[in-house]
Amino acid sequence: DHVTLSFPKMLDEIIEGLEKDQKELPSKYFYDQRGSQLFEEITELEEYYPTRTEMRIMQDNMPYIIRTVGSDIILAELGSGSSKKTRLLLDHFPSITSYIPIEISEQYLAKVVQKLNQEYPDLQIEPLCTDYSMPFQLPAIAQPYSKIVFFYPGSTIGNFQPSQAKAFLNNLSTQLDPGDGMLVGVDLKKNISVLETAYNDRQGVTASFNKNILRHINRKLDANFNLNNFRHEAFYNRDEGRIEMHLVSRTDQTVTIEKEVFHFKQGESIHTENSYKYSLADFETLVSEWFSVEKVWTDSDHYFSLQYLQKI
Ligand code: AVI
Repeated sequence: DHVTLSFPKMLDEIIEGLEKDQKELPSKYFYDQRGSQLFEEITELEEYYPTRTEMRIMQDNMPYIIRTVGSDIILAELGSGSSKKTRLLLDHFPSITSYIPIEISEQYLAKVVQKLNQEYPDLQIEPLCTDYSMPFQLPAIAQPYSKIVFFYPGSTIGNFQPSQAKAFLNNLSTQLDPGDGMLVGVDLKKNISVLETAYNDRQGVTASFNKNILRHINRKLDANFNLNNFRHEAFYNRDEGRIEMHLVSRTDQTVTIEKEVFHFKQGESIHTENSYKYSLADFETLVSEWFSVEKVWTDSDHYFSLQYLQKI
């Protein structure tokens, strides 16, 4: 599945990240087929509150959400994954005329689209396999005269650093006209132990998901990471307002990637993911150059929010 993520680009990004003082890897490389499946398992864990909370918010507010988003829309979902939350919308929202799932993992996307075509025979589905963190073009069905609504659930926007999130929003907004919108899930600041538990589940699914980035690199590139030589670490960085995931080297070791050799000291980490947690005010400020916040729905614990943003 390396059609869209071309080999040289993946290699460049990985080498660039591992050459930094604090080694890092782009978190989008979690998501090969296996990584997407592991993430799906995470969403079903007791400890991982975001998915079920967001689904609950959607279920509890569906008529209101539909009224806010409007009718006759083209729904373009960013990082569509299993499209589970989309099914919730499609089942209640007959006025979605077309659906554009946008997903980095090609095999996973193909499978899900095949299923959706069977389940929703009247829906026009136009998949787009791309790395949406880079500028991209929506397919031709998203033409003028129809309202475009991006659907970006799960608080995946929190996996961007704020500066990256702004570049991404800026790029999205070039595809939108005033009145178009975005239905976005945003995870909120909360008790640290709730956060840290969600990223350190007892079964170790999150640990496997984290390590899968190394397996993915071994598979796609000529690399020899030994997964047993790294351990999963996840903690809340209060100053930055984010969960950080790292892979910590258990020993002094070297790893070779396409003839480039990287040294790891015992205890040295690779920073693999950020997951920012926002206050409602901070998020509004983040998007304010391009979007107005029209509506915010939350759960009773204020753990998570679903927001409708309108392009200004
Ligand atoms: C996809 N994204 C919103 C997840 C998150 O919570 O940041 C990815 C994840 N990482 C560890 N667990 C889940």
